[in-house]
Amino acid sequence: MTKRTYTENIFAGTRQDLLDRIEQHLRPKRFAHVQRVEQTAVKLAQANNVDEEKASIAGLTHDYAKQRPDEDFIAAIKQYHLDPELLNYGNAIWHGVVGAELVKHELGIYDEDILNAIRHHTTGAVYMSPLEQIVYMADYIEPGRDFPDVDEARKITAEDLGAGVAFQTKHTLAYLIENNQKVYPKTIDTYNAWVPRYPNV
Ligand code: DGI
Ligand code: FE
Ligand code: FE
Repeated sequence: MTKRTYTENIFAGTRQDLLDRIEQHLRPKRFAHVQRVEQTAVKLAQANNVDEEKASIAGLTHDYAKQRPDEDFIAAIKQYHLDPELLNYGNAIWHGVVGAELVKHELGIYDEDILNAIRHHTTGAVYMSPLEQIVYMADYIEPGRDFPDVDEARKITAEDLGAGVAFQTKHTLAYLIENNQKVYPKTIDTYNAWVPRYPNV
């Protein structure tokens, strides 16, 4: 991994300090994944004129809460007065939406663009900033991902970030339906906002 120096005071410490904090909460495979997402997000940031330091921090922290027990999320939903409807879902939805609150309060990262990138990295959102789109896509196409459409997803994303968002959104919704899984309503809102705009994906 290339050496990165943080200069924007988004996180109170060095990149290595941030890595050390994240590593305490993730098993080795997940820790390796977040570093690959960081690497992919920084490349997409360079290609799309987005702040590389934000891409690095958002990539590293996007799954910060993924391996927390359910009780931590349930407590956080209550403590931070999040939508009680969230209690009807589980880790797949919580680790982003609720995980962002844990990143904010435990790691002291208050940048709302980064927090929204974490919040929206699993379900997408109707409005996603360029940074949010980058983290959503980096998570899907990082070099460790291996699923039938991944090479096509990488190609489309390199050509047009928004088209990548539409591609992932369409394929994830189809996958959930194919597997009789519960669809979070915001996932459907993301589909409606993005997929009809890109008829070729
Ligand atoms: O955390 P990662 O494994 O790196 O990736 P992720 O956060 O994108 O996805 C976690 C899982 O969540 C993935 O298997 C797809 C699934 N998912 C995405 N949208 C929905 C969903 N699961 C349900 N039940 N409902 C959704 O709307
Ligand atoms: Fe995730
Ligand atoms: Fe991830």
